[in-house]
Amino acid sequence: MAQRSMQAEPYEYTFDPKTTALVVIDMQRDFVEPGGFGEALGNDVSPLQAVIAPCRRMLDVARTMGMLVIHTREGHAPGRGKITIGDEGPMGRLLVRGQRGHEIVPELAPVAGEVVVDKPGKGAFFATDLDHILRNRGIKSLIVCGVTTEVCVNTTVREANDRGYECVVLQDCVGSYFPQFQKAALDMIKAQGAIFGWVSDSTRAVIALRN
Ligand code: TIU
Repeated sequence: MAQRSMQAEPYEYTFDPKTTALVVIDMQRDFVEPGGFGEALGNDVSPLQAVIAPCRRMLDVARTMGMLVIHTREGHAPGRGKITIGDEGPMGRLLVRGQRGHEIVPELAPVAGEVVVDKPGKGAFFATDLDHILRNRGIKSLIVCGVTTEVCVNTTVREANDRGYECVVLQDCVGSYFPQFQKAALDMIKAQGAIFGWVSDSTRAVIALRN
């Protein structure tokens, strides 16, 4: 497969779909749906619900093209001691593995052959097999979607950049409870000549992948 180019900021992002993975970060009920961890913290979950449809569009394209798809889930052992994690909610114990709230939202549920990475922290590389999985498959570039933009998405992009992966973050496929953090987190990634990575959107990503 040939090198593709995607319109992006601060400049065009080049990648080969054969060595690129779609990474969908923590699109879990606990962050996205009413009654979960995010809402228990007092947040409005609607900006996160808005990213489900564009994430689905990216999953459909990646699946059609046979690209590697990685889903991540944040989850903790019960009783980890953080405020509200492990507390009882309408979808079970908040952000605890095995509980209903820990599941990926049904619209974006993994299909056979896709990788699900369970992570204990914010970044998807810390204390997980993700780096080995990507290197074993020759992956060099990551198209990043998911929530939240300034927390798990940002941390993962920084970790990936330090490990030599080139990341593009799709702005309509990532969400934050805080509009000011959404903007700042994306600005920080693309500042200083793509210091951590590139920023684009699902429309430009689909054009690049389908061409
Ligand atoms: N997945 C992720 O971003 N975890 C968080 O705890 N995010 C918040 O914004 N709280």
